[in-house]
Amino acid sequence: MTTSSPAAAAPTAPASILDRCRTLVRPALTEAVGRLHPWVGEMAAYSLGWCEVGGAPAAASGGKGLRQALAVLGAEAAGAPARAGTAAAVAVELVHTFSLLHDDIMDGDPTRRRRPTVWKAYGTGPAVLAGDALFALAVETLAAAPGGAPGVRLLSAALTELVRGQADDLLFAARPFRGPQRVLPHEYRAMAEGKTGALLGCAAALGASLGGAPETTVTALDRAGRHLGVAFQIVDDMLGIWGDPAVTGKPVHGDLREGKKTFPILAALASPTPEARRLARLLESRTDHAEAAALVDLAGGRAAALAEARRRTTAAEAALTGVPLQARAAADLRSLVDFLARREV
Ligand code: GRG
Repeated sequence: MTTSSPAAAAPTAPASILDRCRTLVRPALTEAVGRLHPWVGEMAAYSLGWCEVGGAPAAASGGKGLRQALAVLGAEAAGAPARAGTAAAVAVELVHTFSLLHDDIMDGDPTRRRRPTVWKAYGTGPAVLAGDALFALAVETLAAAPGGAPGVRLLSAALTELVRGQADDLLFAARPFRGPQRVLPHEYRAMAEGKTGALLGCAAALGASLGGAPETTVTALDRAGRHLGVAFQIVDDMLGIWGDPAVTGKPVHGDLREGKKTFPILAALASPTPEARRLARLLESRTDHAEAAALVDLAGGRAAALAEARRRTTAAEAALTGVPLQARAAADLRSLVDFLARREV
């Protein structure tokens, strides 16, 4: 094992890194989902992009597989056995799938990854149950892994934060765009760290923890994943305003239409400019979304979001230096961090 440095190994293409990790994890994920009740298992497989409604095989998108990749690479970087990385990857991917499934119900979203959401395809009650099953399966997988107890503690702490972040996000929806009750950027940061950062931090650290890596290494990986998570969420917010719907699969100006308190909007509203005042009026009336998007940019919201995302990716990369990590895996982690902060999907 060597101490990582940016020059230690040439970067691999991020898509190849994600592919390699997905391929590594798929057999264990398939085995775990296969243990579910058949009906519930079908909904789980549908949400993972593996089948159609009714169970016929499908080759739909199961998502980028970011969390499972972080788990595999975190374990490899810490020199943990491959089975530790795989168990961690299965657990975090199941939790991610579960959280998306329940999030779609809470938000009433009809589509995800260009297909009907599970609640739209199977009904709300069954979808709640499928989410519960995925959650239970994640905990069971982790508890059964060698060295699982500290891993279960790590995951439980992340889940608690996930719930806190989601609760804040839901509460933000009822708050105004201006005045003393408005959502402030620091409140957003805490929400994003809970809603998105906690699971990415846990993903990066979990395999290392299961493999018995030193606490300093586990903490460094967790910190890197958390910073990446906030950057990732901010980029997600930017895509929600300026992303190309043909590429992202998200409706055009969806976040503006829904009045979401995303980072670019909050940063724009915090600027003492006439554009920010006009933006607040437009957001309240939910009328001209194209003009609102332009005003977020003019009031500095896009620049502020980019700067915050860059700060977070720099912090994520910094967290990876200073602890001894296997060079190849650390380079792959860096490559992913960089890619995800610039992604278009
Ligand atoms: C943990 C008990 C417990 C409850 C969960 C529903 C909920 C509470 C939390 C929702 C958290 C959530 C949906 C966060 C959004 C994070 C995010 C940016 C998701 C999109 O991730 P991608 O782009 O998705 O990695 P793909 O489709 O690529 O997998």
